[in-house]
Amino acid sequence: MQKNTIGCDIFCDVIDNFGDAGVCWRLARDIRKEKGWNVRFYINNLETLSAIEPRVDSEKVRQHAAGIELLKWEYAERESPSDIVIETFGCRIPDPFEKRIAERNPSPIWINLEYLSAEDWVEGCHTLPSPHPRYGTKKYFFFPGVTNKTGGIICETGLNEHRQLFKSKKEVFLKTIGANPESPFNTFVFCYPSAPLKILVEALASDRIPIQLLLAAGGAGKEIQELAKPYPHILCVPLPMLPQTDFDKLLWVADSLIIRGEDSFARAQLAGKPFIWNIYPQTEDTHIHKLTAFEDRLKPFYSQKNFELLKEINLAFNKGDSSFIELWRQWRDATSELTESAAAWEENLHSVGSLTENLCKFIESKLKS
Ligand code: TRH
Repeated sequence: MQKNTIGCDIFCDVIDNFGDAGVCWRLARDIRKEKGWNVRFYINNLETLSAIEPRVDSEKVRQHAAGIELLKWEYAERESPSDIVIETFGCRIPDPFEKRIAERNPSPIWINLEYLSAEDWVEGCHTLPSPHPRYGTKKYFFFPGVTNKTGGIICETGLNEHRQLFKSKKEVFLKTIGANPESPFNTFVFCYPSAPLKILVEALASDRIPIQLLLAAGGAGKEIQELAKPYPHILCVPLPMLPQTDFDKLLWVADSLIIRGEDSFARAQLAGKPFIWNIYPQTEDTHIHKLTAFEDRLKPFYSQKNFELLKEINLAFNKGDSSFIELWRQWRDATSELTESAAAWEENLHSVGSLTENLCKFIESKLKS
């Protein structure tokens, strides 16, 4: 680690699945790459991170990987805060560390990076400070989002060029992952086991159009493969867990996507492909409100007919409604129009700027003041 370089601590509390580690690690890598800051990454579950980042050794409680210093969560009991502290998704960082944040002079810039949401209220809360209840130290809420009044989503410099260059490698990549490069229609599937898998396979079965399913590891691939066995026109390709640095390629080779959570949802938008969002289920239908808020942002980019279809198919999938079966055929038929709209949405997202850029700019303005 370089001396005299800005230091940035990121706290990642893995609650379940891969998204907590996925979002935080993507941010850590991007801050390191874009700003060259000394990033220290505190995490409570190295195994989950090592599943998506082969450079990480799940047994080592302290290590360097991808230019980032990784520490098991417990280290925060004794380490000192850096110039910047980013806690993610409202995770509670250990008390002794919070106390040292309060005691540090100058005070670190303390950020709470929230969940990605397209809901209206997010714009009003983005960048608001909140004093710590015990120490009074300011912590700023930073909200990822899809509008200019929010922090945006992580979009690495050169991502589009990378995607363009990859086009000529599509067939080789499909072969590498054990898929048929000649398949006329590829759908990438990364959904929750609670998704309506039977209904999904029934939809593909009654559609009768040959389809290749790229079944993500850690999704509901095994169950889908089992259900699809009686249908020879549904070709299932179970995938190994790919490093996060290669994850986008799975989206780029597909014609349509089923994604979930937060990071794959963000990446699907940047891939400019039509997708169904299997949103992380929450109580009291909170997730359905989030889904609707996101869809409403898309409205200007879709024809009235396709917008209705998008809303209906997403709702049917997330509610497990059998109307999905008929909607799937319409969805697949509309692929090229939907792709045009998805590409227009992707282009629009770039005007919001990357979350990394927006976040670092905000932090730098606070460091100066
Ligand atoms: O795994 P997710 O469902 O994650 C979550 C969590 O449930 C979390 O608690 C919740 O807060 C959040 O969603 C909203 O889905 P997500 O967010 O898409 O994260 C998956 C990560 O795994 C993403 O960074 C991509 C990565 N990944 C790979 O790197 N390689 C792979 O092969 C696959 C399938 C995923």
